[in-house]
Amino acid sequence: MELLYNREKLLAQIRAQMNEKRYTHTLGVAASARELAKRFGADPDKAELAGFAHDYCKCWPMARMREYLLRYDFPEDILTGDKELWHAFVGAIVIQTELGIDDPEIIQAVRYHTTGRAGMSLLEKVVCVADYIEPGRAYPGVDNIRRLAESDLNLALAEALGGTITHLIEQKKRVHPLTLTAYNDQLNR
Ligand code: DGI
Ligand code: FE
Ligand code: FE
Repeated sequence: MELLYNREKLLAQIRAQMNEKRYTHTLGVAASARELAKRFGADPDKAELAGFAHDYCKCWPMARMREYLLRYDFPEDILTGDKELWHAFVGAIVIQTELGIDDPEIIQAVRYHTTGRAGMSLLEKVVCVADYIEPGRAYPGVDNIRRLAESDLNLALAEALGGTITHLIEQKKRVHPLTLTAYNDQLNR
């Protein structure tokens, strides 16, 4: 499938998947990702497109996402694990079939935007951090992450992942191994 171009068609298709709040967030992530890409030397167009696509199926019913998880070859612990992670892994598949995105770097950036992973690419980091700092985000610590992201993408990412891990532990929620290894990997630098 060809990339849904023009941009108007692409955005209309994405808009149709989600509520207004999620769409506003999506546009914010795309803008922040473009900015971070320019700052840190990633491809701004790829970063923006990944931002547009990153939460494509976030508002889908769980049952619809589960169909994909059963039909495609996903890591076993995603299906049995926390459903908050599903939209990233399913999104990486459906943006190919429904938006015509075939760039492996963009697909990986969507797949790992929630958990991260060890050895994240520059584009993966840009999209992950953009998700944390887009203008609509408001949570304790966001300004600190925004400040770090002015100059050091890795520090910003470590701070963001560390905050998520702390938050998950406080809520007695499971931390996926990918999230932990992504965090540790940032500290290894
Ligand atoms: O989709 P967004 O809300 O824009 O943001 P996201 O994709 O980064 O995160 C979605 C949710 O996933 C968020 O509430 C935090 C949660 N999350 C991130 N890592 C883990 C996790 N949840 C669990 N249970 N385990 C994780 O490792
Ligand atoms: Fe997400
Ligand atoms: Fe998001």
